[in-house]
Amino acid sequence: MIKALLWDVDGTLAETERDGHLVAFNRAFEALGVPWRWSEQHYGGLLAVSGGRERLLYDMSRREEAPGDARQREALAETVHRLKNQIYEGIVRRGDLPLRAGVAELLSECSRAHLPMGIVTTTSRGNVEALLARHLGSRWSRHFATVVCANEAPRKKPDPQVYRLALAALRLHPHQAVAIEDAPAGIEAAQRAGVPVMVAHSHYFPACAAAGALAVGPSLGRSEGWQPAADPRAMRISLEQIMQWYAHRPRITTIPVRGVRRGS
Ligand code: XBP
Repeated sequence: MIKALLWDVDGTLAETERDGHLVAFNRAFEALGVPWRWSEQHYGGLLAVSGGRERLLYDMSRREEAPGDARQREALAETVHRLKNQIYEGIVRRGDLPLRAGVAELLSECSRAHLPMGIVTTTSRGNVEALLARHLGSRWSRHFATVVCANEAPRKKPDPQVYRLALAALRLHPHQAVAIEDAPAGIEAAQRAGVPVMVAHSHYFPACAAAGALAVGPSLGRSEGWQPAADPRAMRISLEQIMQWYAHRPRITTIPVRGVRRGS
């Protein structure tokens, strides 16, 4: 039996990167008189760097228009990132970032089944609170047994720190939980922590490689296109389907080696 379902946020719960963070970064650049804008495609490349502030610093390190001095770049990144997050929260509050298909249904199903859930993300806590309050109401946190964000896990995905903290809070072994992710960094973070991971592709990661994943598919909102195949009679990915994938997951078995004695 699965003892907990662990949710990534950006790209998994909602298309927050394209429709939230990117839009907010560009508005922040404009408001602060920063002389560049990010295209949808350019931002897709920058997603190889986890963390909004880190992403911005990386971009600046490759731009001639950016301040040459490292301390000035740090200060600018700080200012832009703070404003970006305020703008992002505004976008969320206006209702411009819907949950992805199948997410609300799976959240409710897990709550009804009393399956503990966790939020496992290395985005800033304010962004997570805004998104979940918008969709689940002001008492959103009662749906989750643990919420771990960048504030607690500064080593961002693909570092497994955020998953290890969530498992510790839930008092679970890694194999007792299942993670839902969309992007290579998140998949790697879960796998390095030993957590079985299923992958719902997102706008920026429509076909990311996911060797060893429990299941990979286009969306929690449909049953077609999943590997291994999902029940075609279902309209979406249900908790029962996840339980089935989990029960049939490939296990690593240790075969005792004959003739090798302890301590030899
Ligand atoms: C997603 C991220 C975040 C967001 C922006 O992490 O990398 O940086 O893009 O959020 P995860 P911040 O996959 O762990 O959800 O600006 O708050 O960093």
